[in-house]
Amino acid sequence: KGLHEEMSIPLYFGWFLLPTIQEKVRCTSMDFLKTLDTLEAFKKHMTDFAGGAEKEVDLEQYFKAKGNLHCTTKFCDYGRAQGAKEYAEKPVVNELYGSAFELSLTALFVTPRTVGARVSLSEEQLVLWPADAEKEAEAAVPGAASLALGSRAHVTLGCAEGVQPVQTGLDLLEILVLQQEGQQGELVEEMELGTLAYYGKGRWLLSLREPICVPACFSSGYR
Ligand code: ACK
Repeated sequence: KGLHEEMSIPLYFGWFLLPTIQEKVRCTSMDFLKTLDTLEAFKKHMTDFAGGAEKEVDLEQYFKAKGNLHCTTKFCDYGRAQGAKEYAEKPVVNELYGSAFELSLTALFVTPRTVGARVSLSEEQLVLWPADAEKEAEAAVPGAASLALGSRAHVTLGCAEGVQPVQTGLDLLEILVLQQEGQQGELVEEMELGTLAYYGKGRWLLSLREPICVPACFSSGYR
């Protein structure tokens, strides 16, 4: 396959948060981590984050930021990923390429691997969502295939040392599978931003009282 042919399909398509908004979302995320770190309930489960060791964890240091804030629709791997070419050629993808959207962030979540924001997609945003995004995760997250379309939509806010950002969506799916099985999580605290629940194994979900609406441009990333 020629270089040009491979380069014309991006690493991924997605909604990219506008720069000024990125700053705000990062601040909100940092504030949340700072607050979580001080909660007695979090300290009680701290060993989840320290590989079982009884040591203090500074969440703000624990997670490393991963480039531009975005919500991936389709990971294409420059055309190597399954369905990449078909997605890149979809009329709706080309029609909406470069248009402005407003994403709704409805929850923040933290696990020993990742920190992220859940994105609740509208009907008009779901037209850009690949039909098999949740099914593709089934091997990594049993039960994911039966979740609603768009369940995997997220913004990666940070990853622990050595963790790849693809993990963030899988961590979100894991929590949503537990919810679908009827687990509401252990209600921990009413915080200013919303309700904090613990789902075991270091999984924390803050359901936001008011969704955070962020302007974002549908486009593609090459690295
Ligand atoms: O944080 P993310 O959604 O996780 O944004 C990045 C983006 O593509 C560029 O790397 C996501 N990503 C990486 N590998 C995959 C994959 N196999 N399936 C779905 N998304 C992926 C990553």
